Parts: sequence; C-alpha cells; structure tokens
Amino acid sequence: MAIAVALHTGESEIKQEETQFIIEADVIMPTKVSRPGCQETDSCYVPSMFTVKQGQTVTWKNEDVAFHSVTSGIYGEPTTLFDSGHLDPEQKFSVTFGEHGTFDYFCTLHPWMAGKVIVE
Ligand SMILES: [Cu+2]
Repeated sequence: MAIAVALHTGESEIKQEETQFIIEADVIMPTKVSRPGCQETDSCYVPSMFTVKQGQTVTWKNEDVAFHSVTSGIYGEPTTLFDSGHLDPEQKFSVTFGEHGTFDYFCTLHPWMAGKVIVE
C-alpha cells in the first residue's frame, strides 16, 4: 500500500506560508459536528464524499472548536491505512492515495461522523 501520511501542526503551517507553500483544505470538519445531527444532512465532513485521481493528496482541516479525527475504516472497525489522531482546532491532516478504491473514514470521538474518499 503506497499511502503517505503527514500531520500538519500549527508550526509547520507558518513555515509553509513563509515559503509561499500553503496547503488548502479539501475537506473540512465544520463547527458543531461534535453533536449528533450533521449525519442527517451528510455534513459532518464537508464534502462527505471526495473524489481524487490516483496519487493525489487529500487534506482535511478541523474548523470546529472540538477535537476530531480522520481515521480509516468505519466506526468500531478501523483499518490501519491512516489515522490523524486527535486533531486540534485549525489543525490539518493529509493523506496521499496511491491505490484505486473507495476509502471510508470516520471520527473516533463521534460515531456519527463519517466520510469517503474515492480514488479513480
Ligand atoms: Cu469528531
């Protein structure tokens, strides 16, 4: 499995700005998703389904004030492909997808939070 994982801390974001290399987020965790309800409008991760080409990187950003994670698999059945751990507010997490397929992910803290990456 050719999957690379990079955790972007606040510190490295500052460095990236200095070198004119700013990683935009592809998928955000909006405010208030730490409470159930976002799953009804499929908006716990926005967008909840994101399609990329093989070899591309997906970056998530936690725009909530609570901790969240981006963890491969489904709630109760995590896989070992990627796991952001607890993301602080404003923190980003990136995964480069080297394989075709559909990759489910979820938040380890909030069972209702789920999303999908489709790699074409
Ligand atoms: Cu969460």
